[in-house]
Amino acid sequence: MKLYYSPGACSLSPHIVLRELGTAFEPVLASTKTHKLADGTDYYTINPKGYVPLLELDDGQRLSEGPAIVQYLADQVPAKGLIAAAGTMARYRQIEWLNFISTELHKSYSPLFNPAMPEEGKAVYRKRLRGRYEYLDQQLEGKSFVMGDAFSVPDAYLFTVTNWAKPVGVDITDLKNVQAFMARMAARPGVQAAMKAEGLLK
Ligand SMILES: N[C@@H](CCC(=O)N[C@@H](CS)C(=O)NCC(=O)O)C(=O)O
Repeated sequence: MKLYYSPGACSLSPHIVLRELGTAFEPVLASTKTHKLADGTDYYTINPKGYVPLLELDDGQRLSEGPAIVQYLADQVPAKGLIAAAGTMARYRQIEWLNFISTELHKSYSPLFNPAMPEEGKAVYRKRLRGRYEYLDQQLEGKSFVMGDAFSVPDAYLFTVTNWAKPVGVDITDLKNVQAFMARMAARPGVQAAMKAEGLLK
């Protein structure tokens, strides 16, 4: 398998999942700025959407969209317990979290990385994100991970996007449950391995 990624981008989420699962894969750098691979290949010829992450399976099929990719990966190694069985209420809860992280968090960060977005617009998204994180902080009360005691795929995604808060000026330093979650995640060997491989940690 190949994972097309860009350092610190949302592709870190499936990258963490791959490391946590111990699945063999080849990371392929795809710049989100130039949309080129290291060898000069136009990334649009691989993923017409132009964005990461993209998973290429051994049979050549390509799967895009982070929430779909992490579910696919975790379903391949059910013994690791990173995703609940299809059809169970726990699975729908994980999908509920993945969708919340994708639409309410991830895509509220995107305008904050966009140089064309005026400062007044950015302030709207910072405020929106702050509100979502206040909700999240309440949800994490008494829990180690979003589903409770056990790490599962939405946690990898949540950790990935929440790492962007400081660089884009979303102040969530006072949200103790969110901060404890981030510290808990940062201590995981799978997370550290993915971050080291992306050059985000020494
Ligand atoms: N809906 C996609 C969004 C992916 C996305 O926003 N990727 C960003 C990095 S976090 C990207 O590659 N941006 C560059 C571009 O859109 O050209 C998903 O959830 O996987």
